[in-house]
Amino acid sequence: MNQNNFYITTPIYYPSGEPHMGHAYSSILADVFARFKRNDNCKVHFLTGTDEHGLKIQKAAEKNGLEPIIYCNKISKIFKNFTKKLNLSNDDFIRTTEKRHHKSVNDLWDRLVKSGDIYLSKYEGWYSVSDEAYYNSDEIIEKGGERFSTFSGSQVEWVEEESFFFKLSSWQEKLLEFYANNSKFILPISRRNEVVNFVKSGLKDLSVSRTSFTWGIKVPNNDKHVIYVWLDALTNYLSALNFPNTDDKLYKSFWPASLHVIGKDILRFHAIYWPAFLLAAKIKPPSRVFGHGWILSGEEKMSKSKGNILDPLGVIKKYGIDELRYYLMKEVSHGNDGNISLKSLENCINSDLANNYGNLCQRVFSFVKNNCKNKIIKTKNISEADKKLIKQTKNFTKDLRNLMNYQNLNNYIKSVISISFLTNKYINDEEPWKLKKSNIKKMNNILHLSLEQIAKISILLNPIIPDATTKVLKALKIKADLINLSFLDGKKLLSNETKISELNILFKKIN
Ligand code: ME8
Repeated sequence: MNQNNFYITTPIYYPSGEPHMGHAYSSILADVFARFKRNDNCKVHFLTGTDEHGLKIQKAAEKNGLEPIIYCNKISKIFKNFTKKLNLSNDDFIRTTEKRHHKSVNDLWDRLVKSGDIYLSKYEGWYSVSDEAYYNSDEIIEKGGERFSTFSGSQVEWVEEESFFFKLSSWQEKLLEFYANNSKFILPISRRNEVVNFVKSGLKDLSVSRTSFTWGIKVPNNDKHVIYVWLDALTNYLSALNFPNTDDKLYKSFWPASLHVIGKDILRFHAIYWPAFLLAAKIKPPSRVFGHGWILSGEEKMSKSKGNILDPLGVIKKYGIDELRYYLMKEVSHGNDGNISLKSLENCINSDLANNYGNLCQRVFSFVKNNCKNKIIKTKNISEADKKLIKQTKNFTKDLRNLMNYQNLNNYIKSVISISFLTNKYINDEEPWKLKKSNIKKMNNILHLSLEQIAKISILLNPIIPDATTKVLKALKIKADLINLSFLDGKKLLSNETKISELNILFKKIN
């Protein structure tokens, strides 16, 4: 794969209920990385979709009195609409009930059979339908006669059935070697340590087929078994690139995946099972798995089953999509769990969007409109204050690519919002309104630099708040081929003589 190509994925969502804030968070996070890479002139392929097989979905369909496929068609559509509401820039939306995916799963299965990594036996143990996961006895607790996973809190049931197994145990050493050779395969580091310790403590072979229900992809040449939904689901990342056709342009351009963005609850599947399946099938594993934390409400994971939802669509309707995107990206510490509330959402909108970035744009645009007929001419003189602002901005921008390459979005946003703060301060200190009569040239220079700063900040914030920043960049009349990160390498965004158009208010202050 070309260094300049970037393949990024979100997890594919279970269409077992309505999309919630956790889904919104996970998707927006991936979207921000995808948009950033596009702005950095990379060729990006960004994938999301729905994970439609398995007992969990079969049960949800039964509960709704629908055939599984009819039920999936309905809910998958809701998720697809949701991606639009979140303003995701995904290039594809895959459904695991599609033909292209079946073909790909069958091929991966055949490869695992050929490599001798699959054998037939019997599974006896605990299974959580809600997590679609097997748990060891030491991961189970009993409460009121029922049993639950200590890891996720989900209820488990005892399963005894004929099953195909994947020889995961034989991959333990090779996985540890893989983690050692690819020190940034799992980020953040705390999650990497968690995975390495788990693998070191010993891996058991993994049951990869089920016989007690039918909703899934059949094991090739054995209709009695359906393929374990996680082996099925993970393969979506390959299916979307037209695997098994490894000569396909998409596959050649984008495999191995650059980044799987996932929640910490599904880390084991992505950081242990997935590279083990791929290594066994002689396919290169992805470059990075980034495990984010949970969105919490109070102390609990926010999820439909727990009924503690802050409804994303309601929030978007009331506050706006850029506002929700900015809030989730700024306030949640991305490796950790994050508590969210309407109060902190409103504070964040006011402090960063309305009072800082929004105010900066509004005050400069309206000043230029009212005093300069929307036209600014820069002369050569650069003041000490200008030099200082340019230098401070450089200091804040020099590390930005690096921060994003390691998914350190919190520090990225902090740096960019600091530039906006400094620019507001520069305007306060330079007081261009006092120069209207006495020094028009200097006033023009101050405004020109302020507009150049607004352009830079807007490009940097574009992955996070695409709607507002697009409006600003349009009003600045910046040419399309400059709306990227080339200014970090010294390109000027505005010509010396700059004409702008009017800008309407971007963010309303919430009282
Ligand atoms: O796990 N906070 O699907 P899913 C943050 N189908 N993230 C959350 C969250 C919360 N409260 N609740 C869910 C699946 N998520 C599988 C994925 S990939 C081959 C298969 C995140 O719909 C969760 O961590 O249950 C996961 O990353 C994503 O939403 C989809 O969850």
